[in-house]
Amino acid sequence: LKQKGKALWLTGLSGSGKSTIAQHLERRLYNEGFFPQVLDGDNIRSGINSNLSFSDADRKENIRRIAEVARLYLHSGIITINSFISPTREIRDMARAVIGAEDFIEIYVNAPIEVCEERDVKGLYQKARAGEIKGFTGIDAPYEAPLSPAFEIRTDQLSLDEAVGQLYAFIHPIIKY
Ligand code: GGZ
Repeated sequence: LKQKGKALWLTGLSGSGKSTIAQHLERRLYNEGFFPQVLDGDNIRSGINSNLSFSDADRKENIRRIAEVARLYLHSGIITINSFISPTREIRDMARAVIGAEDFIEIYVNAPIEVCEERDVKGLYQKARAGEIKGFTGIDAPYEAPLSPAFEIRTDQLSLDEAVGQLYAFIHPIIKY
């Protein structure tokens, strides 16, 4: 393998673009000869974590298990692209501690909440505003932006191709053996 295992950790609000960037980055890495694996709600919250809610305690347990899975991949030399809100500094610090600080690459996928709410891809912000979803991140549950992420992507200012291109350029020297 010509790669170093790393855990890329994408944090950001619902609708900030984490999963889309993760999927496109995975494809790009694969096409460049790397061996990546996306971990996101589609393959984690629907499976191994299907018993977890969005309470504070369950979000913490969600991220703890994900970090343990990312650690297993890491020890097999695989690059994980972890795409989860992971809303608090405490939760992300826990993930960093499980994975190991040297292999945990924090990436802030940043779009203002107004932009995320305007996009409202799944209609969840509308439901949260209507009180049909309680404890929605950014509405009535906290989101703490990273203080010193390794990299930040403003998805309200960049096209998808630009965002993925910039992120790829940033991580390439970190993952290449
Ligand atoms: C935030 C929620 C909630 C609540 C359901 N708060 O945009 P999405 O739909 O596809 O991504 C969101 C996803 C967040 O799951 P995570 O595992 O990333 O969250 S955490 O890291 O905080 O554990 C959203 C949907 O689940 N969703 N209810 N109350 N997002």
